[in-house]
Order: sequence, then C-alpha cells, then structure tokens
Amino acid sequence: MSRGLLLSVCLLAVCAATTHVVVSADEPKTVKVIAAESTSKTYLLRLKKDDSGVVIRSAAELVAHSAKPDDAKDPAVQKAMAAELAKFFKVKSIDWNKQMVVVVEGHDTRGEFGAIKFDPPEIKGKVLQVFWKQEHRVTRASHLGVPMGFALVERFEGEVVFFPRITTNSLDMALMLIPSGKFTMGSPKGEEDRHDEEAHHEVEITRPFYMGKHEVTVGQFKAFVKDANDKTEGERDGKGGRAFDGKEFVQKPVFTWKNLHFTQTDDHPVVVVSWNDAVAFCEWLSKKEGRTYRLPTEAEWEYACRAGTKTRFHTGDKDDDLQLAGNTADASLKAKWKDVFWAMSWDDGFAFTAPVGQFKANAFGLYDMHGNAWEWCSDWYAEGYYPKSPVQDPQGPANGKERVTRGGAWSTQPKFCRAAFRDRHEPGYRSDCVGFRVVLAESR
Ligand SMILES: [Ca+2]
Ligand SMILES: [Ca+2]
Repeated sequence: MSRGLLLSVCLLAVCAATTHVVVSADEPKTVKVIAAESTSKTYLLRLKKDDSGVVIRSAAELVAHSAKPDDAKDPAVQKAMAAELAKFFKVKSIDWNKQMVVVVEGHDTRGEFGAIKFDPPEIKGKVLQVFWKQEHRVTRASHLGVPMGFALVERFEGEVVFFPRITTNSLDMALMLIPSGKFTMGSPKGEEDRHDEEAHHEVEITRPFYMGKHEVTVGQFKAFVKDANDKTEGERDGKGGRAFDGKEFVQKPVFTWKNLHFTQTDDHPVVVVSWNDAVAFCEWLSKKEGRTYRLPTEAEWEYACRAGTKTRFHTGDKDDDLQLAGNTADASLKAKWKDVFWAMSWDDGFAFTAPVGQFKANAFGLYDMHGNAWEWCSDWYAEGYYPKSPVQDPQGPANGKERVTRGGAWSTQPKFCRAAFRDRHEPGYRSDCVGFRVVLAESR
C-alpha cells in the first residue's frame, strides 16, 4: 500500500491519555524501545487531542480507528498498513506477538519544526509509563503542524499511561511533569539556619503530577479576573495589601495586585493575592478546562523544589549558590531601599519582582522555586506536623489558622529561601512578595 493510501486511511483514534487492558501474570520488569520516529501528523495517524497517546497492539487495531473502518477490515489492507508502519521503523515487519506501537500526538509548533522524543518507559506496578517531550527547533522549512511520535516497543500486557514531560494549558502556561518518587523532607540537623520544625522524614509522592514551570504571572491572573469578572480579596474589602510605601512595609488600600510601588509587566509573578484568591484562580481554571488545578501540598512543593537535591538550595548549600537560582534581596534592592540591611552583596539585577524564568531551572525544569515570589501551598500550617505526618502524600493538618508559604521572595535573605524553610500566613493575607504556582493533577 502506498503512503498515499495510508494517508487516506487516517486514524481517528479515541485518544484518552490512558489505555486499559488485562495484565498478564508474568509482567515484565523493563520494556525496551526498539525504534522511534517523529514526523508531522499529515503523514500517518491522527489522534484527537494535543498531548495524547494511543497503543497499537495488532494490525487490526492499526486500522480499527480509521476514518473508513469498513474499508480497512480486509486483512490484506491491514497487512499492508502494518508493512508500511514497519518501513517507517526500518524493520522487516512488526511481530505483534512480541511488539507493540505507541503513538503520541504533540501540540502545535506554531511555525517551528517540532519533534517528539521518547524517554525510556518505566514500569510502575502494573502500569507502563511512557514519557515523552516535544522539542522545538526554528527552521526555514514551512510550517509542519502538529508533530507525532511513534515508538516500536516490546509488548506489554498492561495499562499504559502517557506522560508528556511538559504540557501547556489554555493560558499558555507551561507545566512540567513531576514524576512520583520518594524523598527526605525537611533539613538535616547540621543545616545552617535550620529550624527544629524542619524534622527530617521520609515522604513518598505516589502519583506523578504537573506543576507550573513558573509562578502564576500577572498576565495569567489578568485573564482570570477578566473572565470571572472577579476582584481579589484586598479589592473587595477595600483594605488592599501589604507592601513597601517608600519607608516600610504597611497595609494600604491602594496596594493591589495591579497597583504596586514597582512596575510589573504581564510576565512578572502576580503578588498581593491571598490564599483564597489563589484557590479561586485554581477553581476558575479547573472549571474552564474540565480538569483539576490546585495549589501544591507542602510536601509536593518541597519535593518539586528539591528535584532530587538534598542541599539548602537546589543549586547548593552556600548562600552564594542561591544567586544562580533566584531573585532575592540583593544589591539592586539595597540601591532602592538602603534600610534593607539583610540584602546580600551580590547583584541579581532585580530590586523587586523579576519576570519569571530569569534564573537557573532545577532538574524538574521549574524556575524561581527559590525567591521572586513566596508561593502559597494548600496545607494548613502546624509546627509539629512533620513527625506524625503520613509517609504517603501528606496533605497537611485537617485544620489550622494559617496556610503555608514556601521558597522566599525578592525581599528575603537566603535562610528564608531554603528548600526546607516553612513560612505561613492567614488565608486572607496578601503582600507584594507572596504569589503562587499551580499543580495540575494528572488525568488518571
Ligand atoms: Ca533581587
Ligand atoms: Ca518563588
């Protein structure tokens, strides 16, 4: 069969992110990728939704979702299609008893060349996790549309879940995959500036999730306010927020997320938002997209911030290591505000908030986990929670008076930017150094 015919038998697969089949008794421990290719969607298959994936386990499945499935029922057509797919992988034929094909559809490359890259799949229990990312490259070639990735892998008789390493949402917000895993939360006894409440303890994050690559920006928050016709707590009660008035930090009605003592563009982190405002944003976005956005738990936040590191900052242990990772109280701030005795001697270039993503990302690809804006977490705060918290997915105390904030800000010194440091405020609190980032619960 020609590529032309194959083109005409365009697959309209049902492309939920997951595929469920019965697990065999002798499930494999590893699954090898035999061959992988990436191309434009105009070539072979067509899935329904950006960032989706399907599994193909037979020649019949290859054509079963075609636009004209009746025409494709002929075994000869099925065989020809499978042969065409084998050519694509540069193998003689596909042995459906031992192999299967995973197919991923990426997202619009907006005129740039896009390619899908697979990472080695991982088996977690009875689930095969397929990780992939879309890479971009500026090219003079014409627009290639949505890229697709194909991988010929060893057959796995179980559930297969596709995880894009990065995904974007309706606000053009990039979200990074945070894989499940175990880590030691809190700080070791010898850590400089440590507080006793940062008790070292093991935590397991049992499910992968997505986290905002950046803090929520002014531009993204603007979209919420406009669409929801909403106001922040500080605007509704007329009390504004806490901010610098030229001499000290005070609460003033004039200080709101859109009116500060410094200039912010749409790509700065939104601040002067309370915990309640942040939750309202998540609820609005969840409703808008039909999936669940929320604030991270304190454990998720620290797991994501550390990204496998055990040091005070994800860039190292020394105060100086922080200047790579984030915007904190520095010479730029001191030049504007001479009373900031705690400012560090280095100059990070930003007196107040910086546009998101100006500093070094951590190993999960997250920016500004240290500094820029403090980030609200979903947990209530309790000083003694750690030693008695559940090992798996701790959610924080059932009740409390204050909510946790993490990571430090443009106004703080290194000790408050440490991965383990915990701060807290009442849920209605808002200031010019507190913002948030969102978590997207994975879709299973
Ligand atoms: Ca700074
Ligand atoms: Ca931050």
